[in-house]
Amino acid sequence: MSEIVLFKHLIDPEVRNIENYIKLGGYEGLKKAFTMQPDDIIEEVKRSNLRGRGGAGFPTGLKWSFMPKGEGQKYFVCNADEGEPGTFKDRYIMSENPHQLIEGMVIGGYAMGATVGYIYIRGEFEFVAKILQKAIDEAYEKGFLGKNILNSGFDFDLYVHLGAGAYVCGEETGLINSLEGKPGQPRLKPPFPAQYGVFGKPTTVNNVETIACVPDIIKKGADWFLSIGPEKNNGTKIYAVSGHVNNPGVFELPMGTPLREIIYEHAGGIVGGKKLKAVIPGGSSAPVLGPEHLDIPMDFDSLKKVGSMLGSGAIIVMSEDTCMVEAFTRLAKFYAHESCGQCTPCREGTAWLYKILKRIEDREGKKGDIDLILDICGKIMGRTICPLGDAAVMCIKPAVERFRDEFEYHIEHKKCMVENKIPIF
Ligand code: L3W
Repeated sequence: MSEIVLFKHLIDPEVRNIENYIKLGGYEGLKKAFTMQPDDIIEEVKRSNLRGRGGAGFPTGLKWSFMPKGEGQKYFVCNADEGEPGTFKDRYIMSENPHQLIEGMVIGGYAMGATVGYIYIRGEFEFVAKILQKAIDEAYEKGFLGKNILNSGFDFDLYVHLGAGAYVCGEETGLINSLEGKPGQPRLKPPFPAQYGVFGKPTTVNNVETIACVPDIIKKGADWFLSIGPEKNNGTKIYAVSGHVNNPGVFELPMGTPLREIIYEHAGGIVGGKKLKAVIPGGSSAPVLGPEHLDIPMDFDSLKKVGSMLGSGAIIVMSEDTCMVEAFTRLAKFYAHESCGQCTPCREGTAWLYKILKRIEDREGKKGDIDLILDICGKIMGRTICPLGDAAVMCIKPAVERFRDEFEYHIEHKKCMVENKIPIF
């Protein structure tokens, strides 16, 4: 078995209890952090090459270094809004190993001088929020949260905040607005949250998986983290595999594990021994790949080289029995539904894309529809406040281009090319 950093419940199924977490070396990273200067912690995280696990892969230490120094209220926010189709990794960290996230939050708070933390968790995860709250209560009792933590002189309070089921609140500034009680509509950047975040104060927003890597990086040192995974793509990664596989689930593996190994070894191969038709490698927003990409290392830089992205590390596997028109019409519906509506190209464009795809799926497509889809995609990309519109384009455009013959077949023959299709979503 490869190195376990995050899924410590595979070592002790009861690690969600604080005593068990401590027995496995939990909160030692925090104790060590208090022997270090805050800036040295940020340097250590920088040196580890830890990159954001929520989608963008932005260097975590660099993001932390953007926070202003000195006095004044600052906030550290955990993005637990996990809403990208195919993405179901953070919920396992929070429900099975919540103290690792809590410990990472306190270390990050100390390093950046933030005395208040929020875990913004999607509304549908109410049961996970309860587990988190229990763990937070335990941490307060043991003196790992609250005033003068472990006699360090550092105070940190941590709150769980439930969202209300909007995907766009996973975008950091939409999340911040929602946390403030406003509609979850993203803000223009700059100013970045490090300058103007929650209640106008300097704020850092990081994904759950990112923050949960921090305790072990501090405890074992950046060199240990650098020893896992390819250069500049270090650490382990939780891959969430879904779709037409025999053993769907979440797998913590070294970053850069080849796609073939993840699908055929860990996820048990394709259902019914069918051929692989397509795979979305990083949550629905990552451009779709084909069987020729099976040997690609699943890391940020390798996927970028082939025009896709690691995103959240959610792998959606589609067998030869998938109707691409049906699959991507379903995803288009998702983006149209989740658009917050403030930018015209996204609001109108995503709804229009869905309308055209739906009529193609319903055998009512018109000649010229495919070019119209591609034209609309070009009019959304790069023209919106947040990446939701871009994400819809990155999902739909490569699929229409790669499987153009299937879309054309639907329009021309008024039927599906795939016999006995198996739905994917
Ligand atoms: C200060 C600067 N801060 C950048 C910060 C910025 C943010 C981070 C990355 O989108 C992607 C998106 C989705 N001063 C800064 C600075 N920052 N320059 O760095 O920023 P950015 O703009 O590269 O990305 P983003 O807006 O955070 C995230 C993709 O992720 N995605 C998302 C999936 C959804 C989930 C989920 O449900 N869990 O992950 C999937 O592919 O499309 O491209 O913090 O403030 N000069």
